Parts: sequence; C-alpha cells; structure tokens
Amino acid sequence: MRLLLISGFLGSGKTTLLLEIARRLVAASQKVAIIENEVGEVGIDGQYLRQEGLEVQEIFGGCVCCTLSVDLVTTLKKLEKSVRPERVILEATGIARPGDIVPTVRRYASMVEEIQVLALVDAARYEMLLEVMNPLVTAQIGAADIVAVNKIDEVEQAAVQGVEASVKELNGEARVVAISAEQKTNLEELMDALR
Ligand SMILES: Nc1nc2c(ncn2[C@@H]2O[C@H](COP(=O)(O)OP(=O)(O)OP(=O)(O)O)[C@@H](O)[C@H]2O)c(=O)[nH]1
Ligand SMILES: [Mg+2]
Repeated sequence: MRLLLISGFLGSGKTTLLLEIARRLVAASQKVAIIENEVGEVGIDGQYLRQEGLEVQEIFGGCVCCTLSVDLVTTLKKLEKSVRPERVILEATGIARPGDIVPTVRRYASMVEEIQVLALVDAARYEMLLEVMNPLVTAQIGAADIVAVNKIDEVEQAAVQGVEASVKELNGEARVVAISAEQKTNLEELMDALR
C-alpha cells in the first residue's frame, strides 16, 4: 500500500481536500482507505463515506505523531488484512509534525511501500501562522514532498505568489501547487503530483 500523509494547521482544509482526493482515486478504480486522527471528537462521517466505497478508520484522543504512534501502526496492519487498500490517506491532527510520523511507519509498518507527505497551508492565514507558530509551520513544510497552498479563492493572486515564494524558500525540493479545495481549483495538477 501507498500512504499519503496530509498535514497542515488546524482548519487549513485537510478534510475538505482529503475527500476530494479520495473521491478522485476511487473514480480511477483505486481501493482507498482513510485514517482520521483527531485530538478531540471525530469530524468526519465514516458511515456516509463507507457508502461511497471508502473505508474509514478513526484514531482519536491524541496525536499519531507521539502518544498514539502504536495505534497508527496497528491500524495500518488491520487495514492491510481486512481491506488491502492500494492507497491509505491519513489526516494528521493540525499540530502533528510529519517528520515524527514517517520514521515510525518506515520502521514498523513494512507493508507501506511508499509514503508521500503533503503539507497544506492556508493562503489567507499563512503569514500570521508563520509568525505565531513558526517552528510547527516550518517543520510541516520542511517535511513535505508536496505543498498545497489552499484557499486561493480567498486572497489576491499576488498574495498567493508571495506564499508560494516563501514556501519554496523553506523547502526547495517540494512541488508547490496553489489550489482551492473547496472550489476544486487546480486539483488535477495536485492529483498529477500524487501519481
Ligand atoms: N474559502 C475556502 N474555504 C475552504 C477551502 N478549503 C476548506 N475551506 C474551509 O475551511 C474550513 C476548514 O476546513 P477543513 O477541511 O475542516 O479543515 P481541516 O484542516 O480538516 O480542519 P481540522 O481538522 O479541524 O484541523 C471549512 O469551513 C472549509 O469549508 C478553500 O479552498 N477555500
Ligand atoms: Mg479535519
């Protein structure tokens, strides 16, 4: 199985984007499973998504980047046995550092052949978050293979370019795509990066 890890600060649009990606993969005949990691209550309707052909597992009450890393490995193993998905999409909590999740998966979940890390940033709040939450935001961007600059429908084009430039300074290797998960803008380009 391939694992797509979606990180990004609280409210950056992770769930919205995850559902769009999952639906596109299912439409392309891939077997997809979702793992939702929430600190508090679960914000996704697993029952409803199962009707769409998406298997959903929930891990809540902590972060899979630290206290619940064992639960993540257990859940991946369980999925491999029961569903055998080609893709697993994991929504991390907003405070997760992907750099702490990837080594655990590599080491203890051998059925995961490939890990892609996607960091989502909210174009409208990027500058503010970079200032207030600098270590977390820079860690999320730094660990990403792909950075999606989201909510471009909310800001001017010049502001989007400013965010993209700043992201590229923090991570020169990552592919950067400007999107609107809600308005489904540029999602094809993003899907291309996930192929
Ligand atoms: N304008 C705009 N709003 C968006 C976009 N994507 C998501 N949102 C909105 O942003 C809010 C948060 O979206 P979620 O998908 O729940 O974000 P999240 O990162 O999963 O949030 P948490 O799991 O609580 O950290 C919701 O009100 C979405 O409708 C976008 O591209 N444009
Ligand atoms: Mg969410």
